Amino acid sequence: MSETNAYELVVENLSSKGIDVGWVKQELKDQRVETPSWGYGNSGTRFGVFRQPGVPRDVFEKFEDAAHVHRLMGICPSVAIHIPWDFLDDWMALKAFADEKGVLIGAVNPNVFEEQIYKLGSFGNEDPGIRKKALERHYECIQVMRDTGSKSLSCWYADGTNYPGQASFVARKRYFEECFAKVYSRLNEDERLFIEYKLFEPAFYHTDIADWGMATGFCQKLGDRAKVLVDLGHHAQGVNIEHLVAWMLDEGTLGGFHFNNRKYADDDLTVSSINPYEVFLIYNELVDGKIRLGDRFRVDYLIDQSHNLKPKIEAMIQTLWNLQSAFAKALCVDRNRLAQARFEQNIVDAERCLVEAYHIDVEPLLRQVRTEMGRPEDPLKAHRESGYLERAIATRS
Ligand code: RM4
Ligand code: MN
Ligand code: MN
Repeated sequence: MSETNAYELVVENLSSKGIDVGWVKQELKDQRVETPSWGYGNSGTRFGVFRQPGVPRDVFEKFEDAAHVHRLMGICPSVAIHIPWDFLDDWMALKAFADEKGVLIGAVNPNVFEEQIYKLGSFGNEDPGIRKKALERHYECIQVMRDTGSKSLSCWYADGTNYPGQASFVARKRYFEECFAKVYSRLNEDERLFIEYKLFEPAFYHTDIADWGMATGFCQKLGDRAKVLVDLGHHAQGVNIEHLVAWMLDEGTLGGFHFNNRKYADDDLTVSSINPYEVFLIYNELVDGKIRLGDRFRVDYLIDQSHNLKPKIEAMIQTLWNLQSAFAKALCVDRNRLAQARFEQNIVDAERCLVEAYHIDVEPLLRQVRTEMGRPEDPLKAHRESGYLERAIATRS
């Protein structure tokens, strides 16, 4: 089958369901996903770090790689930073460099978990001096936001305990509330605070913000600019993530995502590599929410993955590609028929609406969209043929 025919078949299929192909393509062109600076550098597990040739040596080179990926994909113009993993005296210099490369500084992530003082926690620490230090790190990050034009402060805490009795849950909860209130009060109208939760790890008995309910509780006490961030790897096995996404969309508390995938715990594997149907179901709720909420819909999409074995740039392209397909498939759901099936309480037909969309081959559609965006049809091939990595290996010794 020729390329044009493959695309026309998708168009025919969608049109026959009354789905506006122009809308689907526009949504795909407007899709935005932020990549993480830490996804471009060397990383590993607690058992060791495996170095790859040509990886960035500093934050500027991470931005260079991110700009290369954006040139190929056209959907990832911003890059999240992690402080002090990314450390600079002059953040405005990074902003100027990013401008020149055609990318933006995205979410700023304060790191309050690696230094020795945070052994027993940051905002949840019993020691007021350590809570103050953690607060200062957040204030420093807010200043970085102002210097770089970033609008979001994305917070995750390693806080928790390892043994029953080690600390008072309630005291720690209150310390968090106090600290969050201080951080929140420093944010401008157009700046947002994301609160990310995680069930376990590095703490093994309890985590201070263990799930989306607790994160929601903190956000609701703070106000409208505080939102929950869902990391796909941060739940107990079997948790229905698409359900909580729909729930938070309806409550207006969903702020964004850290996309990745897992088999066992917080594995940070390539999104869709283990459970692509789940990613599709999450996007299905997002599309549903977007149609329902219109202008009030605002969700930030970020990647939180570090590839220890795959080549970094290839893995990033593959991830973005997987997110494009999950979104495309979700846009192809026949929502009229789904509504009808639900109304008739026809379970089989309702489920089939989702399964059919999931099985559509959206590749011809993605190729068409990429061509219309002036991007290569096959970004992975384009990357491999670009000589970018070879040049990086030669210059970044
Ligand atoms: C956590 C969480 C955070 C990330 C850290 C490094 O598990 O996913 O988002 O910043 O890891
Ligand atoms: Mn995360
Ligand atoms: Mn994580």
